[in-house]
Amino acid sequence: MGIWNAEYECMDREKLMKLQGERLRDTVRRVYDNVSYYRNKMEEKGVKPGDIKSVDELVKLPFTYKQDLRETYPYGFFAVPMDQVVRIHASTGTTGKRTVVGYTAMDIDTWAELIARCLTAAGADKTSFVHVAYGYGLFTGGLGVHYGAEKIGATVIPVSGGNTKRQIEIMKDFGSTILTCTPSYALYLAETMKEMGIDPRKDLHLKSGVFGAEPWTEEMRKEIEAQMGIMAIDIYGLSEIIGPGVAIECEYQDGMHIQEYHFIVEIIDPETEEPLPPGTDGELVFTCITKEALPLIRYRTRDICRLNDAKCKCGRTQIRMGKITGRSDDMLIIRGVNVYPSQIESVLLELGLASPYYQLVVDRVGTLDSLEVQVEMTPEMFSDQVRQIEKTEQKIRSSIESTLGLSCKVRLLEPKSIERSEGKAKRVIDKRVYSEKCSDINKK
Ligand code: DLL
Repeated sequence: MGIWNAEYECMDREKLMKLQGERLRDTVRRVYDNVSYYRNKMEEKGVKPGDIKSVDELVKLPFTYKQDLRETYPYGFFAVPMDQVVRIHASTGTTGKRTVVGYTAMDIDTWAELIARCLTAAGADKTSFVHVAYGYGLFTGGLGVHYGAEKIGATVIPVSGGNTKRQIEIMKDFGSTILTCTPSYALYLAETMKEMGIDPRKDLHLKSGVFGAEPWTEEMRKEIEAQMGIMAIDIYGLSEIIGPGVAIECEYQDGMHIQEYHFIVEIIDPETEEPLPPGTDGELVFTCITKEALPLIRYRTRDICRLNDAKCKCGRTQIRMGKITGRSDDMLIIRGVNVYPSQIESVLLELGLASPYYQLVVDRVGTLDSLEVQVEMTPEMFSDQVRQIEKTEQKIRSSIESTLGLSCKVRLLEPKSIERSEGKAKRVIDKRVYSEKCSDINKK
């Protein structure tokens, strides 16, 4: 696989740190002058822009929380006048008011450059047909990937999400070589291909997939790769920072390289907010150092993962982030046990006893939390005897109990009874009052 911009992606780390420091200095001056939130917070902390001379001084700066963006809805964090803003996107707002993000013409260029690097890492070049099944619109997925693919000179197929059979016909007829969508949608596409009698290895030209926007496990990667005969590459990003393209895996599929020339990364303990060293699980925090319209400082992503600063075989020098294992705010606490939905997914897929479609229903019976794991049967299992089905439920239950130390109910459902997603899958139905630990974290 190639490297789009070796000058930056493989930059000597000492030089990179120096450049990051310079960029940080400029950014801090700009936000102090133009964003009242930062000016006020810095004054409260007694920090002046001149105090920030290098990356080491980053810790003196205030954090930014999603709540702050909501409170200044819609444009309160913009650091340029609106006549310089050429594009708006917004997050879906599933957990509250939308967060609105803006881009100058230069930001759009930067973003396209970052995506060009990501797609190249996944094997794209100007001969590729990039099938964009991320949604176009306020969501950053579709348009974000689109501009980067065009920058490479690839042929973009802007299908957007939905209409699954049509997606597959287009892949077949137009010769899509790189599929971009959420990993859960990739699985759904694979399932639908099977039903349509399409063998992706023979009938399609797909070589790789660039999947992100939601957490997925190694087991899910294996499943997608096996079903589609492609290499599945993980891409990470969030609207507040730029959209997709903050980090990308290389062909070694061992962590996502963070675009450090544009974003300074930290890992912190979500409760104490203290920085943590590479190799330790914690919450990702990003500072944008090249953005014009929305240069967020120390943005708390709520995403939990660990960093890996070891050298990568691909030649890129940028630090890698591991797979997102959960969020500091979607972590479920069930009878005192911290549970990430991805942990249960791993157990299910490792067992290989049922299909990869599942849903967690959390409820409270009296004072006790209950967890029901609903998993779809495969069509083969559906014809099994009741006793056989019960045995499978028992096996899944004991595996979850031994792995997570959590008792639960397991219910196998008819094939196709869990709603398919064309975007992010809804994995958790939490019927309880919001748990105290999570709401405490959210208040910060
Ligand atoms: O999901 C941007 C994106 C689009 C990324 C397409 C990758 C591909 P938001 O809607 O703002 O932006 O959601 C951001 O999604 O904080 C993570 O919790 C989650 N997320 C994004 N990428 C990954 C990933 C887009 N590769 C939120 N693995 C983030 C796990 C991811 N979670």
